[in-house]
Amino acid sequence: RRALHVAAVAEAEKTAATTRGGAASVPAPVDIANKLRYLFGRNGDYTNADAYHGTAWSVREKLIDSFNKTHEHWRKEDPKFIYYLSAEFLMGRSLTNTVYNLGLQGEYADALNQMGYEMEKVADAERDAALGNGGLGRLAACFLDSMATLDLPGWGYGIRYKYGMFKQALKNGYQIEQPDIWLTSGNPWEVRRDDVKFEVGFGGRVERRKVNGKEVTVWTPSEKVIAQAYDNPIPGFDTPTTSNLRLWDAMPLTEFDLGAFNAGDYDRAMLDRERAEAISAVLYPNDSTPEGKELRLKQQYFFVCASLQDVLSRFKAVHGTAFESLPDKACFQLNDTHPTIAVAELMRLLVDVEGLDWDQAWTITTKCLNYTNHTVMPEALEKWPVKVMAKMLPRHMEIIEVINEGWTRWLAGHLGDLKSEERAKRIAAMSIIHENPWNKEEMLVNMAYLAVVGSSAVNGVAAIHSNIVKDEILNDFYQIFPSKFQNKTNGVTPRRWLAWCNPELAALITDTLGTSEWINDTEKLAGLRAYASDKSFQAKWSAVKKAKKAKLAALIKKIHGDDVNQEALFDIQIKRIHEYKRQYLNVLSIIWRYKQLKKMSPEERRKAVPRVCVIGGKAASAYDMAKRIIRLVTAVGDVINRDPDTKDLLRLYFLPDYNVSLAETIIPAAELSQHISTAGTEASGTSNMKFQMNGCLIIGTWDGANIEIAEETGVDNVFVFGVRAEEINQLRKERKNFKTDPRWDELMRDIEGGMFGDKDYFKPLVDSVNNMKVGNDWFLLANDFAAYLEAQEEVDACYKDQAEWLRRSIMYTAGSGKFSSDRTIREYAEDIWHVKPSRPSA
Ligand code: RUG
Repeated sequence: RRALHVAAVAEAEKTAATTRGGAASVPAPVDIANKLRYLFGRNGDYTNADAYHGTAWSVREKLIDSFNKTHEHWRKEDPKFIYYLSAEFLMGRSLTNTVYNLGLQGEYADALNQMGYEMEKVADAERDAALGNGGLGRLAACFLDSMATLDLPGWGYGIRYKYGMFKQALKNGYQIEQPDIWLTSGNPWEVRRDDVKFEVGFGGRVERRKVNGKEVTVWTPSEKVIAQAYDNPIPGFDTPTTSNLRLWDAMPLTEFDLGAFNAGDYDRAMLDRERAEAISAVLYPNDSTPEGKELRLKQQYFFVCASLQDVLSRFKAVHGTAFESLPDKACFQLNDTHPTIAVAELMRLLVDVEGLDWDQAWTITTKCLNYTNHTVMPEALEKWPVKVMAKMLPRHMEIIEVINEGWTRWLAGHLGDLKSEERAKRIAAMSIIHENPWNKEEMLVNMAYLAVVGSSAVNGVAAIHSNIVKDEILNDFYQIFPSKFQNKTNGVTPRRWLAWCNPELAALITDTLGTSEWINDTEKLAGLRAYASDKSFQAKWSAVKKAKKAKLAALIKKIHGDDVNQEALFDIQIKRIHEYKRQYLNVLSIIWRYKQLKKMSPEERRKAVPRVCVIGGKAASAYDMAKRIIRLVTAVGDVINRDPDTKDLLRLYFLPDYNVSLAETIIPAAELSQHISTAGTEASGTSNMKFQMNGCLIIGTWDGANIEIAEETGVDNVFVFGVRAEEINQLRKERKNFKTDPRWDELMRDIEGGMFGDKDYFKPLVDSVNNMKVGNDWFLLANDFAAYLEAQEEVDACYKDQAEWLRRSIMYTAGSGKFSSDRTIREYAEDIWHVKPSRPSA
């Protein structure tokens, strides 16, 4: 390998001698070797990880050239910008995406080949940037890709967590969490901006002072930190546009307290640094303690404050103090309630710092902000205790009180026709500050209400979810401002989630459609419908799936040491572990399948459809029940996978540390994927769209985006089961009389009786779905159980008819056009942001 690479570099250097004069003109092998030599002090005999770093630092220069060009263009044009404020960006790896999006894949793959490396293995050495928990953070990442691809002037703003999403390991089948130390080997995909930093304050006191005869409010924080900007260029595909994700790192105001150090107080000398750095240290610290809660609010304010100051300072550099035109130049999308403190912060900056009067500032603020709701789960709709807010952000608490006074006063006028009792009830129900229903002593700030009142547009993320937002969660507000409420069904980037993670399928599609334009215009995938029943096309389609299954089988072998039957149906459920997502229901059906297989004669077994079931996902560290579900998966897998009677017909594996990169391997290999949340609980789901794009059939409930996916794919092509969202409330009321299926009872007895060991540990799990009399089984697993087993039988029957299965598989990809995040972003740009494309010249 060393000889190969020395020869390749020497050969390339000959050309380099004549073309040198800019990083972009140095041939890739030379550039990679140079990067390794001069940045890392390495000379030959590189590992794949070395080759990754050399390649990444080389690609980075081209990325930055494109970034600079784009931003020069945007500076000149001064278009309106969209700023996507999000506490999470789940970016995953960058190398593959960057070389593909910049059109450099061939050049770098060749360079690495000449040097004796394979791009795929080299790319595998990159650590995921996991600055997000799940769907919401990944959606933000897909949106950035689409914004850049569509040439929309827009940036993401978030936090540069030092430790991202924890690494999940299994110890004896139980989840353990390890820190995600992702920055230790340097990050080639970011640029530290030493000239972009802002002060962010916390705590302290608020005073009124007279300045030039005018009363002004002065907030003197008791603690200040510096927000330091790091830019992460975001390359669009098939365009010269490279936009930006600006992430903030928290630093102390003073580097080091030398006085304390000299006086021998070493701990105090370091204190400021530690306190400041804690703010951007960890993604969503466990918020079950008051300290944890405070830190989370601190994080939210930290990045919002820095981002708004940053935007205003750029605005002022061009437009001075003509703030009335701010809404023509900037708009902000609040990704869930996490950045909602922006409502109060923009008011503070405009009123206290810039001296605007309240009403003018309020008009500007509400024109600039928009809010996306991503959940119906009450526990995820953030509410901060007034006490916590007042202590940490005393001025913001005052501002929120004034906003609420104005709002409730306006409401009183608006609802003037109602009887006073009814009016008071309605006002109390919509007050931004309200009592904690579980603790009358405590007052809460309802961040969703603040977001609705402070925004121009409010949207849900799938049609059914937007209806639930309008009809239930925010119905009072909807009745008052019906036109504020919109739907923007989520989407995913077809680049990362089809073209780059499944290049074999992408090549087949391009070949068949005679164009690769579908990558940017996914509606063109509909052209595949014409080939859905074509035998020779089906054979090619199936060959790609088989190759991807072989890759996943190799991964299972690497992790679990087992060979799996690659002819089996690959059945996948990957997502955060949560009771509402019902991985538990999946495990129950697997146990049922196992028991049926055990009872079968050899003759019957020969007719059974073999399955390899894979479950993956992380449980929040404080989410006890979710951790028990993981243990149930591993315990059931331990029994099933070793049973000589059934192991050729059924396997169950838990794949640890599910993340973006793992998804890129799993999804192309999947034949059946499970999206089985209780109807009305999953706002949208986005992995369902990724599976669909890759020709994977779906078994699912009538929930979230499953519904629209079914409509686009053909409802008969989807295995739909279970109760509907409209029935849920009634069914919950009727729990006490619910008669469980005898098969369900049998499974409960099995788990409780220790069929999979650990029976004490599984007891709460059994109880959680089993004692209907006390209203358990909130997510109605028992109600859907029989229908789910039936749907699974349909799956088996369909899989036996491979021609039909393949036809459906092709119909899924063909029907996935709607679920490109390009479509979603176009809708946001047109209906909410009013931002227009602005493309630099190539
Ligand atoms: O749970 C939702 C998903 O249904 C949705 O697809 C995704 C993107 O819209 O957001 C997820 N989500 C919601 N993640 N966090 C929350 C609540 O903060």
